[in-house]
Amino acid sequence: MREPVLAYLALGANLGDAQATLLDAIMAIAASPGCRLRRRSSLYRTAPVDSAGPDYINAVIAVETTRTAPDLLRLLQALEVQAGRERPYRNAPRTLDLDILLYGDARMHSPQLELPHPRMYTRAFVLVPLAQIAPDRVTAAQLQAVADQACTRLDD
Ligand code: A4P
Ligand code: MG
Repeated sequence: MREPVLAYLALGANLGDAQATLLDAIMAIAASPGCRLRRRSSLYRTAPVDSAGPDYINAVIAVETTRTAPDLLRLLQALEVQAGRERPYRNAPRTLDLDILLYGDARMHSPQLELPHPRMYTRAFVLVPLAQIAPDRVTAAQLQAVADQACTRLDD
C-alpha cells in the first residue's frame, strides 16, 4: 500500500447548474477508491479569467490519496466526462474542470501533468479558496497580486 499524499484540487464550472455540479463532483471524489476528503473551501463566484461566458463557480478541496498523480488525474478526467465536459477549444466555457494544484511537494513537467499547476499563482479563483483551507500554502503577497480579480465567497 502506498503512503497517502495530500493533494489540493481545483474545481470550476460556468455552464449549467455550476454549484450543483461542483458539489456532486466533491461527493464523487470523496467516494472514490484511494481518496479521502480532508477539507473543502466555500464555493466562490468568480469573473472569467482568459475565458468567456458566464461567471464561474470555483472551489478547492484537500484530498488524502493513495493514487499516483497520473492516476488521480485520470479519475478527475473521467468525472469531467461524466459531467458532460466537451473541449471545443482551450479555456472554453465548461460544465466541469478539475485540476490538480499540488500533489504533496511533487514537481512534474510533462504535457499531461504539470505540478504545481503552472497557472495557480496568477489566479484569484484558485488562491483565495486555497488560502481558506490551507493558509500556509499561500502568501499574503501572492493574494495581493491577484486582488484585482473578482472572487466572491458564497454562503454554503
Ligand atoms: N494538465 C497538465 N497539468 C495539469 C494539472 N496539474 N491538472 C493537462 C490538470 N490537468 C493538467 O486541460 C488541458 C490539459 O492540461 C489536460 O490534457 C491535462 O493533461 P483541460 O482541462 O483539458 O483544458 P482546459 O481546462 O481548457 O485547460 P486548463 O489548463 O485546465 O485551463 P486552466 O488554465 O485551468 O484555465 N476563470 C475563472 N473565473 N474560473 C475558472 O475556473 N478556468 C479556466 C481554465 C480559465 N478561466 C477561468 C477558469
Ligand atoms: Mg483542466
